Order: sequence, then C-alpha cells, then structure tokens
Amino acid sequence: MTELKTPNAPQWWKKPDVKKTAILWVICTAVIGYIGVEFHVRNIVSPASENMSNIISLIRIFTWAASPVAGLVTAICITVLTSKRHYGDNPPPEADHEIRNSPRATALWLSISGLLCLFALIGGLIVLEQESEGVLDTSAIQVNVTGQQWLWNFDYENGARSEDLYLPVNKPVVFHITSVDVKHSFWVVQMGIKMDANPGYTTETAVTPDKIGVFDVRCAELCGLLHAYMQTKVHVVSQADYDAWLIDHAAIEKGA
Ligand SMILES: [Cu+2]
Repeated sequence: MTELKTPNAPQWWKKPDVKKTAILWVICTAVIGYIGVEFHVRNIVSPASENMSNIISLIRIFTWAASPVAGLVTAICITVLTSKRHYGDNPPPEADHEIRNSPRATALWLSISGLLCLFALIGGLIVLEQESEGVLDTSAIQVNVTGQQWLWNFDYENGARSEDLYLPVNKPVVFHITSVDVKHSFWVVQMGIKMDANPGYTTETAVTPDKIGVFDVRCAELCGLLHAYMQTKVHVVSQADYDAWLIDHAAIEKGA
C-alpha cells in the first residue's frame, strides 16, 4: 500500500489532534480506573473467605487493565466531538488518514486487544482453579445442600439438619449441592462461591470461611414466584461453638 503524504505535513504524532487525544487518554484512563476501583470495587461486600478476597483483587486488576481501552475510546470521542468540522466533498489536504490506513496501527491494536483477552482468561482460570482444588480436600467438612422452592436445607455428617447454615471458622468445607424441584443456585455472597443446584444431579464447590460472623446465602437462579425470598444465613463460629451446636442439633433431631 502506498501512503500518500503532503510534502510539509507534520509526522502524525506531532499533529495537535493526536497530542490532544494522547493527553486526554492519560486523564480518561486515570479517571475511569479510579472511579471503577474506588466506587465499584469498594462497594462490593467485605470478603469472608480467601476466595472472595481473590475475586475482589481480580476485579480490581481487570478494572485497571480495561481502563486504558475505555480511556482511549473516550479520548477519541472527545477529540472528534470538539474538533472543527469539515463541510464539502473534498477534505482539506492535511486530513490524511494515516492511522486508518496503517497496517502497523491495525496490527498493534489487534495484538494489544489479544493480549488483554489472554490476560483476563489466564487470570480468571487461575482463580477458578484455586476454587475447584478445594473440592478435593479430604480433611474438609462435608455438607449436603438441598434447594427447593423456596428454601435451603443443610445436612451435616452427624445427621443434623438445619435451614440456617453453621460452619466453623478457618476449616475447609465442601458442599454437595442438589435440588428437589427446579434449578436453583447456591450462592454464599461474602464467600464468593456460587454453584447451580440441579434436580437429579450433585454439583460441588468448596470454601474456607476466614471470618467469624453472620453472612448471606441466596438463590442466584430465577426459580419461581418467591425466588427473591429464597435466602438464609450462614453463621461462621469458633470450632468449639460449632462442635457444641452440632451435638445439640443432632440430639434434637434424634429426639424428635
Ligand atoms: Cu431461586
């Protein structure tokens, strides 16, 4: 491809529009990244597991990685909208389109986009892998989770059953999840785990709660009229409190 140039045209990076766009790019990237991280990530619930901490770090990194792209698009829009317009059939001689016609610019843009996609894919897979490794932990507590319209039931290894989930702190737990009617999704909000509950099939996920407190369990799959009310609590307690609760609850179940 031959590139037509007017003899005295400045090199493209010296053009005022390009300089203006470059400055706006830096500003827009900083503003978009800052707003994304400070106002969005800070408003996510505070984490109650390492899993959720990893997810929040990942969202923060992805937000900053995506900011230059959003920043460049915004900067170009501002430059275009605030530039002088040309009316008529023949563009002025200085208006060559080097960037549009440049294979180098196209290759650069495609490689950067490709690398960003690869980065997001690998980062996401690493966090996903950390989560799925927990399922194989043989020292973990096993809890069966059963969804039904519109509540959750939790069955523990000693035969206890509850509608609120009880877990000891800093102890890995594996959930075996199913449903007795339609599809639900078991979501422990502050622990960053979410897994489908399918009728006739058992899915698994794992987590290690690292904070004592009461957190939210919700259904994340539209499952009928009262889906929005299909929520309960997870009580994360000390190991001693958990053991005592488990014994008490098993006794109640047997006595009933
Ligand atoms: Cu639901």
